[in-house]
Amino acid sequence: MRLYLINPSNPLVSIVKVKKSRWNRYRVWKPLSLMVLAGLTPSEWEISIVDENLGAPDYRAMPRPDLVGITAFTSQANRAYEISDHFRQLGVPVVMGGIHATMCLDQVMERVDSVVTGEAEGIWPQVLEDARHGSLKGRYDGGLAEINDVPFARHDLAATGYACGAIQTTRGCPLNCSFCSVTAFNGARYRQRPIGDVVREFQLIREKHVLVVDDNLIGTRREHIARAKDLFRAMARANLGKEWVAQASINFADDEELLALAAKAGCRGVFIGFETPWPEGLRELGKKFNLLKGRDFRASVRRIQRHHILVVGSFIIGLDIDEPGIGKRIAEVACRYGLDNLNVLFLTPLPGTRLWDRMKSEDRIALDTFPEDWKYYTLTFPVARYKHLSLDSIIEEMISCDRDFYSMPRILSRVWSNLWQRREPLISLVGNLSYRRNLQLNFAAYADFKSYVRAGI
Ligand code: B12
Ligand code: SF4
Repeated sequence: MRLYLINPSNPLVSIVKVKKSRWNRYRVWKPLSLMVLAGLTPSEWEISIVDENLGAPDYRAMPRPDLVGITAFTSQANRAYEISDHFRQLGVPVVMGGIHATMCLDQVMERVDSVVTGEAEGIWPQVLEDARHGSLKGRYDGGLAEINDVPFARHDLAATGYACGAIQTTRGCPLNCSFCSVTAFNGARYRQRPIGDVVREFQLIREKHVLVVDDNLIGTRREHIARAKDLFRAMARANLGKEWVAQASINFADDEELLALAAKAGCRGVFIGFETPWPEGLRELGKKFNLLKGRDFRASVRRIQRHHILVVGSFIIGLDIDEPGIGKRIAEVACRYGLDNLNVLFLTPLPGTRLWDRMKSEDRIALDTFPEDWKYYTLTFPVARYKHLSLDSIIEEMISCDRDFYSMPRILSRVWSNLWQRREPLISLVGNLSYRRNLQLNFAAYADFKSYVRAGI
């Protein structure tokens, strides 16, 4: 039995077309969902993982599979449907799962033979069994997996040539920010994989550099932090020789022992969602966790950096409180915090989030010709109607923010301080130049986007 597991290409990964930017190579990450599915698949299936982000193959030249499984973020949905059409025309059954299939079930059910909602661990073997007997159902629900059932991902099956390996050590997030799908999809309960499994799986990863995909590696409560420390101790003991980056909440900075252990275990960078310079903004986004009284963000960032860990900060433009000038304000705040890299995104109503419900009820979803418009749901295009910012002005704000933060003098000053503090100056330089280089390409992408929106008015 032959199984193809496919990660559809997204024509607009990040903002520019992948092929136009050589730096985008560094943005290509492994499709961990498919590697986990492969880990759940019995040995009678011969599995091929196809990641179209490495280049879409000529499926006609490949042997006919018995089953096709497709994963997709919302922004990949259109390409997912094209792939599905191709295989269904050949009479090959197609199953789709992942975040988009879960959040847009009705639409996806029209385009594939079978949809798996939720996490796959508890249901995928059943799906395969039904496919083998030609009795695939239209819908399966995996719900939330038992965390101990998460298998080792099949790191051996993904292609070589990625910049980073990938691993997941926890699932779920209790914070439920209004713009994010994680709590709706993975649940509010923070679930942690057994430490022994994580360490053994790390050892199976070929790449030296690894992305820990957890939404929050350290968690928010005392017992979560204690587990994170145990994990880091075990990783250091195992002498993995890996360097990794992860996402965490700002409380990462509050515990010196945690930081020291993380660094010892190989942590080289952390991605933190600051989201907005304003407390009212945090309230609007439902991210009250960042509102801790008396928190000095600059001091928090410095504490992390003292352990030679780079800090990438993420902000969002387009909140109801955002007015003209927000772009410059974010750049200013990011510089004041001393961030090594800044990632700014447009507030985007993703299906299944509270933000989606609110914007839909207020008729503020501007790009709503689905499925075509899903390709712009990359958080790098302003797809909604924003309270105080028109289409032109919100794009201007983004450009002025990026121009400010990624001006050459600012890049050089950041890299100099990284060099001085022995904090990955080369990675910092490459990261900063990569963003800067993309700024040129962004102009063309924004111009195309504006013509697309105006043609539809
Ligand atoms: C790692 C990650 C990335 C990596 C991508 C790595 C990759 N190629 O997969 C990077 C950094 C590149 C990335 C980029 C983006 N991401 Co991202 N990312 C994540 C993150 C943090 C973890 C995903 C992951 O690997 N999970 C581990 C695996 C094991 O879990 P899983 O993917 O959910 O898979 C399970 C189930 O979903 C199911 N399943 C999945 N696929 C399939 C297929 C079949 C056939 C079946 C049966 C089951 C099944 O089974 C798996 C095992 O249980 C998630 C948040 C999250 N918790 O999911 C956001 C998330 C997926 N990203 C999101 C977004 C919006 C993006 C971007 C579009 C925007 C951006 N600028 O960040 C870009 C664009 C990417 C693109 N290709 O278009 C959103 C997606 C929301 C949506 N509706 O689409 C999420 C949910 C975060 C959020 N804020 O809401 N991302
Ligand atoms: S943005 Fe981060 S903290 Fe907020 S719900 Fe999503 S994963 Fe949790």
